Amino acid sequence: MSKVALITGITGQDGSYLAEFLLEKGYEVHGTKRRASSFNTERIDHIYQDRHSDNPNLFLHYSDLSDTSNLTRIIQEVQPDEIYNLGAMSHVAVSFEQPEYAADVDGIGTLRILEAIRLLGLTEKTRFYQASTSELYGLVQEIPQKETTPFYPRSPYAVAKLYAYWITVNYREAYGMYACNGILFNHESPRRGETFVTRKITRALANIAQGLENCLYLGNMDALRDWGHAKDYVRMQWMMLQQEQAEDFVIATGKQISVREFVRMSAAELGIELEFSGEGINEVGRVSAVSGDKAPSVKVGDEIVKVDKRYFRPAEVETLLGDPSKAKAKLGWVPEITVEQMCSEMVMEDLDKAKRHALLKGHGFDISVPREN
Ligand code: NDP
Ligand code: GDR
Repeated sequence: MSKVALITGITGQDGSYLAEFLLEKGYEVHGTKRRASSFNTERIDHIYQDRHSDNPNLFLHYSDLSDTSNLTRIIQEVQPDEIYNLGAMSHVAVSFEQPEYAADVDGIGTLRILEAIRLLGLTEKTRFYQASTSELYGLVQEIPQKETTPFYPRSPYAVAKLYAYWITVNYREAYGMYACNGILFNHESPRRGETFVTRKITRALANIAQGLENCLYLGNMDALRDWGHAKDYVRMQWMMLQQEQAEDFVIATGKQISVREFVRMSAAELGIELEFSGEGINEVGRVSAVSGDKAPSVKVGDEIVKVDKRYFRPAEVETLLGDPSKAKAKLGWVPEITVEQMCSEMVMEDLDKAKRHALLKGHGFDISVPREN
């Protein structure tokens, strides 16, 4: 009998990689998706199976973390061995604009699942993984951050995730459930949402290289992050549910770089060298050299990176650096993909897309590049 997993947020970056990973391991995978007015399954279309095919092992269910009865019914029907709660309003900046929604979905949504497991009598059977976050550390109290570092959340998103973290611990202690938190530091990939900073950078620079955009506008370029690759991190999510006892783990690379450094690294992948000058909102990234043939539309002297104050947050998390020693010692987990390799993969995939758009544009098709991010 194959194991049964339920993934909330299967249409997101992590959900799509985790679904691939579990299918390869022979799981029957169920995922929740939101009803939308247009298709929203782009990241999982390549693993989609027609229900009429022989022995399908991937199933999608309409759901929303704000809907208790819907979640309870799905869990009752699916009877999962493992639940991965990856669904969330996951954008920190947007959570300042939708704080109540973030609290409901990211905080109470977690409680809804835990209560469903309990009320359906599945506490012995169903193991639960909660997508906790380095944003819990916020205004950091210790460098690097580990499992014992005190939390100090700095956004409605992080405050909601703080509730989710503790309710997961509480259900483990109160009801003996196998429930655990992965405190994951930032992880990215070519499937990263276009409005998170790494993908915004790789996509915009690839578009600029191909003449589809003129300038990349950013907020706080001094922010420091510990960036890993989503593929490494979903492997760890699964490992955390295969232990004898449920425990919480920090998942990180143990290295940090600034947003500005990530811009420089991405530009270099395109043969563009950048020089930064000016301070605060007047900072500018100017092209000082161009080599190779990846950026035919870029010239020395072009100002292709600028600051726009609307991308600054009301309260910022300036620095995050994780200590993954516990994951290494207890689970033998170490990240396999470096930030440089990840950046290169993201830039190359975005460059391919930009080239296709540029080709279409060259043939007279009207290609618009959405920039509201
Ligand atoms: P994404 O934003 O790519 O994916 C989020 C998923 O949640 C999507 O499938 C989205 O659906 C779904 N979702 C959004 N709102 C709801 C809702 N109301 N009800 C049900 N589902 C909803 O995030 P990631 O894959 O990057 O992250 C996965 C999880 O890990 C999230 O909980 C995130 O907060 C957390 N996390 C992420 C880190 C990272 O660096 N990536 C680090 C630490 C934690 P749709 O596709 O329809 O929008
Ligand atoms: P973060 O990721 O807030 O860490 O949350 P994001 O990529 O949005 O920001 C990282 C840092 O870059 C700075 N920044 C900008 N960010 C965005 N999005 N757009 C900009 O233009 C820009 N300019 C500078 C930010 O201020 C910030 O300091 C991500 C999400 O995946 C969360 O769900 C997850 O919990 C955490 O990572 C760990």
